[in-house]
Amino acid sequence: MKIGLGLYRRMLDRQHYDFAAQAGCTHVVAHLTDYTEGTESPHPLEDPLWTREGMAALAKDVRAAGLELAAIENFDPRLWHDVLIDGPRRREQMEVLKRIVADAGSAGIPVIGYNFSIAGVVGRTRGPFARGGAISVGMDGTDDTPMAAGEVWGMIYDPEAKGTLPPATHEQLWDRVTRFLAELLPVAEESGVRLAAHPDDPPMPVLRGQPRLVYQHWMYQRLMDLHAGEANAIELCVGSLAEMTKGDLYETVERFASQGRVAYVHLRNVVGTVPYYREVFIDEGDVDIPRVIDILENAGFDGVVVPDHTPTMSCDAGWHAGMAYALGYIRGVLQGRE
Ligand SMILES: [Mn+2]
Repeated sequence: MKIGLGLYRRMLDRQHYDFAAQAGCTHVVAHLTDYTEGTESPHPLEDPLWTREGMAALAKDVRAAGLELAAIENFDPRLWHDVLIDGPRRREQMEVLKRIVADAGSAGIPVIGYNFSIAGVVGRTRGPFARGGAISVGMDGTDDTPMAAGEVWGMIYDPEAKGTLPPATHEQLWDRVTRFLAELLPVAEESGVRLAAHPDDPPMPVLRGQPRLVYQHWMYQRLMDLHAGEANAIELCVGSLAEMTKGDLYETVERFASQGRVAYVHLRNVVGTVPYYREVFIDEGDVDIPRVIDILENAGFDGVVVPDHTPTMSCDAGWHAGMAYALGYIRGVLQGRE
């Protein structure tokens, strides 16, 4: 397997590429959007980064630092909110997604990670949950706060919208993802791009009144069974799988790696399951990380592993220190196998 680093939009620069290379990475996974309140990036339809030229320039910049761009992670919520909620602009937004997938392919980007989620990554708390009181995230019970109309993924895309978003059912959500894949996978296949599904984070059946898609291990198989082609792939988040209440993590990793379905891996550790868990350092917690790496290697997985998130360490560069720690650990495990 290969080691990569996930970089948020604001980190897509030479300094962060050099940091990744110095920590032993050969690959980068890029987020083209910052969606956290207060750091929102420009609207993706007015943002050169989301064009073919922008993506090709990004891949070239990454290569200039001696790395490869392995994947783009997530569509900007403003690009596909009506695909997720089956709203009136669904058809038009699907056309934009097709254009982006085709552009990514011609820019030489082999994977786009996506998370088919209405509420997104919500309902988590922050605190000194990891070793030595390092700040990380966790969950302390569910979040039933209704979503506002005009909101997906914790991002307001329509400030004029009034009222709340009506709750959907699980069957409606599966119908939406089925149509999404049926329309987008042919373009992906033609463009040489794999669409890689992230499981729910946190993996709750319902959050903020909205259903979730892949919140138990077997639901990943249901998603893979929708289409046999290799473009229908998995962004295997080991941490999210470990937070689920049912299923054997090691069997699941083995199953999808040997099916050749894993496009890339998020590798992190955790204590507990939903709705009460804590994210911790890669070498503490419930997951036997060397065993996961063994399983992936033995199944012939040749893709990229990124640390996902890590606790923030107590120093002036807490994010960098956390990532360097996780990357050094992964590299050590891999070298120990040689
Ligand atoms: Mn993840």
